[in-house]
Amino acid sequence: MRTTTNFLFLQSAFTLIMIKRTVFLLLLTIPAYLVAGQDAPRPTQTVQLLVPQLDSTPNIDGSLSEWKDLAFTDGIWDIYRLRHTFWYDDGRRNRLTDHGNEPHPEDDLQARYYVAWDAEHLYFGAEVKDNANDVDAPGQEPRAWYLRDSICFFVEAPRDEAPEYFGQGDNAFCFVADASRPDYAAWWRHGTAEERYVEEPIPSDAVSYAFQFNPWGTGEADFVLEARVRMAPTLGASDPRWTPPHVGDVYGLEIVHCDPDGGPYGGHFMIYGTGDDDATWGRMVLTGAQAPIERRAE
Ligand SMILES: [Ca+2]
Ligand SMILES: [Ca+2]
Ligand SMILES: [Ca+2]
Ligand SMILES: [Ca+2]
Repeated sequence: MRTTTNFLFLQSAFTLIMIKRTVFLLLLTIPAYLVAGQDAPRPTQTVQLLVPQLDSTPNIDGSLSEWKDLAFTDGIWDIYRLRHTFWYDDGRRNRLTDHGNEPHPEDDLQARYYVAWDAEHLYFGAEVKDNANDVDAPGQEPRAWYLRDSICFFVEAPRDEAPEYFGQGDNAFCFVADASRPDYAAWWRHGTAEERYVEEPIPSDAVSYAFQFNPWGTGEADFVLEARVRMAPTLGASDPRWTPPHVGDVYGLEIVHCDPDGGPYGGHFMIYGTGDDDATWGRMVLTGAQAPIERRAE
C-alpha cells in the first residue's frame, strides 16, 4: 500500500514538474514571439549585393544622373517580381492594398533603387512610380514612417550572424516622400550597444537628401529620391565595432518601401529580407568602382 502511495505521490510530483516546465518554456517563448513581431519566418538563404564605391562626389539635388550608372541597382521592383523571391510572404506584409478604383498592380507601385558608398558616406537613390502620394498619418508619431509613403534602407554595419531586432549595429535610414520636408522626413531607427529601437531624426549634419516629384511628367506621385548619409556619426554610433569602410567589408541591407495610399498601414515592398530580423537582410559587399553598362557596337 505504502509503495502504491509513494508511486502516486511521485507520479503527481513529476506531472507537476512537467506542467511547471511547460509553463516556463511557454513564458520563455512569449518575449521571442513579441520580438519577432510580424516578421515572416526566416528564410534559409540570403542574397549577396555588390555595392560599388563612387570615385567622385554626387550633388544631392534630386537627380541621379551623375551616379546611377556607377551604383548598385538590380532593376525594377514591382509586386510581380517580389512574388517570385524566396523571402516573399504570400502577400502578408509584402503587398499592395485596395482602396477602390485601383490601377493595375504595376501602376500602384514600382521602383528602381540605387546604393553606393565612398570613404565617408552611404548613398541611396530611388526612381519611383506610384499612383498616389500619401504622407498623412493624422495623430501618428513622427517615427511612423511606415504609415507614410516612404523608402527605408535598413543597414547593419558591420553585418554579423546574430539575429537581432534593431540591436547593436542595426540602422534604418528612412525618407518620407513629403514635399514639405518635415523634421521626420529623414528618420533614423537604430540600436546601440545598450539600447534597441532608438527613434530619432537623422542628425542634420549627417544627412543630405532631395526629392524630385513628377520627374517624368507621368504622375504627381512619381518621385526621385537622392540621399547621402555620413557613416561615422550614424553607423559608428550604433556599433562601436564599426570602422571606416574598405573594399571587402560586408554590411547588411534590406529596403522597405511603404505605400499606404489612403490606408492606415497599406502597401509594403520588403526587399532582400523579411523585416526587422537583421539575419534575413542581404549581404552587402563593399566593392571598388564599377564601370557603367556599355552597349556593344553592331
Ligand atoms: Ca544628383
Ligand atoms: Ca501606390
Ligand atoms: Ca545581426
Ligand atoms: Ca503612395
